[in-house]
Amino acid sequence: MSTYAIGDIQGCFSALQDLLKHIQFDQSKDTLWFVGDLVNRGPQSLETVRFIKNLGAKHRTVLGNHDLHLLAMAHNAHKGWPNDRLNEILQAPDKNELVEWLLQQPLFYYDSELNYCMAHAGLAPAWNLAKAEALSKEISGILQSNAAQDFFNHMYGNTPDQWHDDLQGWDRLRCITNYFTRVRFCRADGSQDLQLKGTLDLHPKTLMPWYEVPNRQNANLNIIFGHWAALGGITHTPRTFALDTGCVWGFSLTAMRLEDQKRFQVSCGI
Ligand SMILES: [Mn+2]
Repeated sequence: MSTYAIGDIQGCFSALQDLLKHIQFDQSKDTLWFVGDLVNRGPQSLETVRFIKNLGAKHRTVLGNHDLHLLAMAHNAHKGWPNDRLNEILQAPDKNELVEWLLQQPLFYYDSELNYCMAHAGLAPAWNLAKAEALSKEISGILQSNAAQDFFNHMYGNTPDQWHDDLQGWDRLRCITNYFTRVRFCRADGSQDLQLKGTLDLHPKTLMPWYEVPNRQNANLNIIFGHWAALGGITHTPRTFALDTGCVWGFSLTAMRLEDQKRFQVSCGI
């Protein structure tokens, strides 16, 4: 009986199947955690979502920015980017069921028995566990309500870049969503720089990964995240577990067994 957390799949369904063979996944005993970005850019987003949905109680999934983008397109709130590969899902006969299922998945998940939590990109440095749980519930409440359409209409954008407890309205919801699903670099005050990607050696000295911000209120948590392929799965910060190893870019797909933190990888060579 093991629990494996798996990095960003982005429609690379055959790599996922290779990885599950490699870890000898047994659906009757094991549980899979997915860090989000199940879809887009890779060739088989539809198969990937169907497969994970069918795992039922044997999976835990948090939404990533690409999953939210798919949901926005499904709500006619975005026309899509030129390099999107989401049409197969959007035209699938079971599209509505898949969209409904995705809307049920949270932005943050915490398992008190295993003592791990998971978000696609990260957490705002100011959030402790209770705050992160409450804010994730706040977004889920919107996604599962009549306000979902309006949420997606207002979701895109990089501001406000700093969390404050008194943020209101769409600014508040956008800021929460950006920290959970898009954050990489922050300034020392915890505000996000959402422009910058890439490796750590190229970043300006005023910026640091969100998990290196001083006095981070969630530094006591074991945090699993994806989204940042340039990290190559390495953080050098205790209790942070980066799992995006760039499968869709031809690198590898990673699983970490939570019980002993052993990592398993399959190559995604193109
Ligand atoms: Mn992402």
